[in-house]
Amino acid sequence: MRSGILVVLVLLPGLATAADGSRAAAQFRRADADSNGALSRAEAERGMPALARHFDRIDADGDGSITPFEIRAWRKTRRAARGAEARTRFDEYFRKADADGDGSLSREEAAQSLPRLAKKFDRIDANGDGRLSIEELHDWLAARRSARASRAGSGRAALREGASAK
Ligand SMILES: [Ca+2]
Ligand SMILES: [Ca+2]
Ligand SMILES: [Ca+2]
Repeated sequence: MRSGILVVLVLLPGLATAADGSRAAAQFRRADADSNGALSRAEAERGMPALARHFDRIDADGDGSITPFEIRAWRKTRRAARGAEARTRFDEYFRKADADGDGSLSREEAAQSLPRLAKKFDRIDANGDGRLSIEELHDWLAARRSARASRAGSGRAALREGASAK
């Protein structure tokens, strides 16, 4: 019975995302003390303190209250920005590690600059040519991220990522 339900959830990421969204919506409704469909700063501070810290950024139209729409837009932007930042940082490591500048890492270059990755060299080297391209590293990091997300409980984050990536 149980696993049947799980399979349905996995096959229908849209469903899981909707369930997730309705939980956020319930929290929003509780925080919205005067039920006007938006959170004033005071309502946010009391009911959604984690969001209240970013109130001014979330309040895109600057009217002093945040709507579900503004919250969703902000979350999306922030997720994208974090992904891009991580990528840029990683690309810098890669360039530094690529001592001879040929655009890929030999086993020696990896061992020199990225010892932790070097231990997993063969797993990352998807095409088995003995060199790590930046694409191979990106793919490996992305796979690891989604594995981590599903380990961290329900796999909701991975489902969300999958849903927004299509
Ligand atoms: Ca309100
Ligand atoms: Ca607003
Ligand atoms: Ca390779």
